[in-house]
Amino acid sequence: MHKKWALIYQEILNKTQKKGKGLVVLIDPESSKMETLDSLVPLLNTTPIDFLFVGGSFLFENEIENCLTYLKTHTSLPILLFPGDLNQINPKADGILLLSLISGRNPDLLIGKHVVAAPLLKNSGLEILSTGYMLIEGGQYTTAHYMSQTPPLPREKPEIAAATALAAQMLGMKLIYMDAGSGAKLCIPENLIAKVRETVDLPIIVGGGIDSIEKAERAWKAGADFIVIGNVLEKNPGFLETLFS
Ligand code: 1GP
Repeated sequence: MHKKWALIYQEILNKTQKKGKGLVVLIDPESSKMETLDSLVPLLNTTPIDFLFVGGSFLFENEIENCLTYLKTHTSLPILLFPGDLNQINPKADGILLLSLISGRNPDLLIGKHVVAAPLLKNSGLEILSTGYMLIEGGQYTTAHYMSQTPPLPREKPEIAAATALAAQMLGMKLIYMDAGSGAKLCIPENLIAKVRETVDLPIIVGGGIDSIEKAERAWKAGADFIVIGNVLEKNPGFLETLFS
């Protein structure tokens, strides 16, 4: 079981070193109904996607189980859980983003849930990716803001974002994920991404509201190693093809 550990992280580091345009597709089992997945899966298998994230802020247990079973049957992409809560831990995935919500001051989301999760994760076979997760203001009140009961980090304060990410690196976290929230009106500003990029050495994941090629290119150019695309694919799965055309 331990042989599997650190394989996905090594792939993430390899991609980061090559300065490639990393792409992650987020599948929220609650909103991605089977019809959406049916039209998305052929594109997942023909577009250079690095990973799938699976999870959501508000889910029932069987939704994640069914979604993982479906994805494992239809694609060979590595699947990382992006859990909104403990009931989303599922050994059918390959790994899990062990998120600590470092933009907030909710102790439960900084360490509390992790204490409950740790014994479950120990024997799950999932690769554990310790992730400093930062919610950044995206122009509207999001589900993540409400569910986490923490305000997002101000979008015009790149120096706070950079110091927060640096603290995560010093604490030994392996990834930084900056998220404006699913369907955000405003993506994370380029100057904020760039400031975090120049401050930390960790791989940087950026998501929330990326629904055009221009926005994707801007995030990559500013220093995102991986961008996350979710919401837009529920309406337009073909968007994936246009990203690399
Ligand atoms: C949200 O970063 C992800 O947690 C993806 O956002 O759904 O807006 O693409 P979108």
